[in-house]
Amino acid sequence: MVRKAEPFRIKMVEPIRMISREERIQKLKEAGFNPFLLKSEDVYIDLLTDSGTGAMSDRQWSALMLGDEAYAGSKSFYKVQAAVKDIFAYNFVIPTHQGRGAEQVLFPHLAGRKGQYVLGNMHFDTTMAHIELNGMIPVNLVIDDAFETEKKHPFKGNFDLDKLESFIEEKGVENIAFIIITITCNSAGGQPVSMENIRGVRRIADTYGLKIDIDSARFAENAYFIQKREPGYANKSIPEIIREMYAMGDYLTMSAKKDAIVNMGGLIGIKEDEALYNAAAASCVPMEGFITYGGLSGRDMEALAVGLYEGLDAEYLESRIGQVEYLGEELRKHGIPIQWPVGGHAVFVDAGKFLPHIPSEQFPAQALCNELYLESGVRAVEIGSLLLGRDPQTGEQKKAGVEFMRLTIPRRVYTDRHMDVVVDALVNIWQRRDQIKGLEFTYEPKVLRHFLCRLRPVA
Ligand code: P70
Repeated sequence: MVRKAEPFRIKMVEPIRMISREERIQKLKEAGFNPFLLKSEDVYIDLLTDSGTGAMSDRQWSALMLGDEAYAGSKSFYKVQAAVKDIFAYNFVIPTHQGRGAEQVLFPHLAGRKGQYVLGNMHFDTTMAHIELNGMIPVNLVIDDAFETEKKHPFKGNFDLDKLESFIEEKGVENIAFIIITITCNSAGGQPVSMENIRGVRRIADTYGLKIDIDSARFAENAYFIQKREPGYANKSIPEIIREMYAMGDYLTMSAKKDAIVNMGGLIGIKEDEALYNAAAASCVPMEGFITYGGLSGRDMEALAVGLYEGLDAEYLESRIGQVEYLGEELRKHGIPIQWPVGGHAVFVDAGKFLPHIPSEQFPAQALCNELYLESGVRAVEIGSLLLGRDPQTGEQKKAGVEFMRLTIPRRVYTDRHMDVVVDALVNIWQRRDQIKGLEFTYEPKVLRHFLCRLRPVA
């Protein structure tokens, strides 16, 4: 085997430190057993999210100096616009402060009547929240194999096309607002969606006259998996694959904090619907700011215009996805249950299997996150029933298909040795897993509760 190294060298470093176990116990208690409420300085290795946590390149840092801070008509905006047109071939571009800004501006214009359904493979948290805030109902139609964490499937983010079509038939097309394809599918484990599946969704959308929004946070990672795993794509370049994926969508909403490797930013792209663009542009002004900055400073847009291309680099993607796979395979070697094959941006540990004695309503994945922090100062995040929340109509706790603890790897930030620390910590916890306790709320906010809730271990 010939080993490859990261396609970069490190020019600037940020010291990190681990506080003592006693301090970690104290800090976690103060944070209400919710790692979101920990101070970053009390975290040793931060795997909470890959969102906005990537390391910018020397080119991005130097591009910052070119930022045109004009309120209207900034040069930096036109660079972003040109990049989006080039990469995705969408005609209209609106920058936003981050992904949820794009959802906030666009979704009201895609909504028809209240109570309409929005059909997705699996909606992520803020996306689901914006659908619900607009009076619509999010529906997840991912394939059943997505929930079989040990079953090999190259594209666990795929839509179940039969379910999609039957749902439309059963509810009537007049009750469907639009379709969202999330690439890669975050909630299913950063799992990719195949080109064939995207094509299938397009075919169904065309049959019923429905539009498709591509939730694009990890669009380049999805393209990488298509190149590596889908027959017929090995010799196509990442940009070619991206063009082909986006030819099948109508709009894109993007959190640029992931694959575009910026610390802040988002985008709306609209392929050709000028009337929709005009409506969204009019909403952008009161919500995000004027249409040539949308909540970003000129320098942010400069970094974004560069980052959009850096995220497509084949060598970079191989190293990036390779690191995530390395962590996942090391955990598997020790028998730790994970979503497999490993997806794009994170290793998703199956906490339901890790802690079978904790019921979903006591949030086993959150309990595992807390134990991991106590063990090693590593911060992970729950992607399970806590994140899913309650049915807004009935108030009933929803039950996640799988209770995941996500070990989310920031881009170009940590080395494989940091991954080894995570492996050692989880292996230690695995030995004493039956001693870990579930959690209950002491404070539960109504919307997106996982960010701000407070908990305590059950007696
Ligand atoms: C994440 C973050 C954000 C996201 C996403 C998809 C597919 C839209 C957005 C919204 C959110 C998060 C979760 C847990 C901890 C920290 C942060 N995903 N669509 O890490 O984008 O955040 O820019 O508004 O994944 O997965 P934005």
